[in-house]
Amino acid sequence: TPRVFSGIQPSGNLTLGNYLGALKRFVEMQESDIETLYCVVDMHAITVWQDPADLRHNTREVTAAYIACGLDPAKSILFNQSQVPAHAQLAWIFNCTARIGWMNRMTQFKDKAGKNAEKSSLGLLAYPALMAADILIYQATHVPVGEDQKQHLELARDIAAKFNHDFDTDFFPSPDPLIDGEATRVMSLRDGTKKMSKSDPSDQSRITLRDDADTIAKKIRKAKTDPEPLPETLKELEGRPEARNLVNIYAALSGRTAESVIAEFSGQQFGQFKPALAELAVDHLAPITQEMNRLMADPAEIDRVLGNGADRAAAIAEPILDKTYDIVGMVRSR
Ligand code: AQP
Repeated sequence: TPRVFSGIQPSGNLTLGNYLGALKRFVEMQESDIETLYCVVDMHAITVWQDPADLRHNTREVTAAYIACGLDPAKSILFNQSQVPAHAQLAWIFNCTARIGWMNRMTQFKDKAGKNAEKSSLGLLAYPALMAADILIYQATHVPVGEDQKQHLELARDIAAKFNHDFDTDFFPSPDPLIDGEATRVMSLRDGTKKMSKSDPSDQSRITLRDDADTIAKKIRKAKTDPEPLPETLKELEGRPEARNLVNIYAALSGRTAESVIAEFSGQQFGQFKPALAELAVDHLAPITQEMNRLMADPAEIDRVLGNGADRAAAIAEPILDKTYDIVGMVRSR
C-alpha cells in the first residue's frame, strides 16, 4: 500500500524554499487518499548545535507552519521524531547496514562539514541512515522532497536494498522521491547558484515564513538580478540563474508553468516584474504567517497535536520494528 512520509528540520526560520519544495507539496499529497505522515525531525536538527530553547520553539513553529499551510492533524499524522523512539532504533540497524564510504560521498555532509570534517558530529555523517530509518520505519513508498534531498533518497534506497539482500528478504520497499513542480530548488536571492537555506548567514538571501509584507517586498526588490529585460523563452534564461530563480518562484506560487510566466512578462524589466512577484508572494505567505502566529500563542495545543501524532505514528512503526528485529535475529522474550 502506498504511504507518504516527509520531514522538515526545526533548525531555524522556514524559508520560501522549504515552503515551495516541501510544505506546499505536503498539502497537495494530503488531498489524495494516500496515508500521509509529516515529521518535525528534531533528531536531525541536533546533528549541528541547537540551543535547547530555540529547538523547542522551532519544533513548535514548524508544527504551526504545517497546520497553517493546510495540513489537518485529523488527516495527516503530524509529530516530532524524538517522540517515536523506533526512528532511532531502526537507525542503529541501518548504521550497521550502510557503509562509511557511502556517507563520505554525500554532498550535504561535505557542504555542512566544510574543511573541518574531523570536528563535525558523528551524527552529521550518519544523518542519511537516520533519514532512511524515518522513511522505512513506516515502509513509506513516496517521499516528497526538494532537489537537494535527492542524493539522500538514493542512499535510503541503497540501504533498503542492502538490508533486503543481506537478510534475504523483501521487507523494505524502495521509496520513491517525489521531486516535482517549478521550484524544486529555490535559490538564494543574493546568489543564484546557491540554494536558499535556513542557515545562510545572510538574512537577505531568503524569504521566511516570519517575514511581514514589507520585509518580503523589500527583499524581492533588493534581490540580485541582471540589467537585461525578461526574454521571450526559458531557453534564453540560461546563464541568468537569478532571473531564472525569480521566474520559477513566480510560477510555483501562481501554480503556473515557467513558460507561461515568461510569455506574460517577456520584454519587461525587473523593475516591473519584481513588484508583481512581491505582491504574489505577500498574498500567498501573509495569511500563513498570520495563522502561524495565532497558533504559536497556544503552545500547549501544538504539543497536544504532536503527542497525538506520535501515538498514531508509533502504532504503525512498532510492529515494523519488531519484524525488523526478528529478521536481524534479536531475541524478543517479552
Ligand atoms: N531552497 C530549497 N528549494 C526547494 N526545496 C528546499 N528544501 C530546503 N531548501 C529548499 C526542502 O525543504 C525540506 C526540508 O528541508 P530540511 O529542513 O530538511 O533542511 P535542508 O534541506 O537542509 O534545508 P535548509 O532550509 O537549507 O536547512 P538548513 O539550512 O538547516 O540545512 C526538504 O524536502 C528540502 O528538500
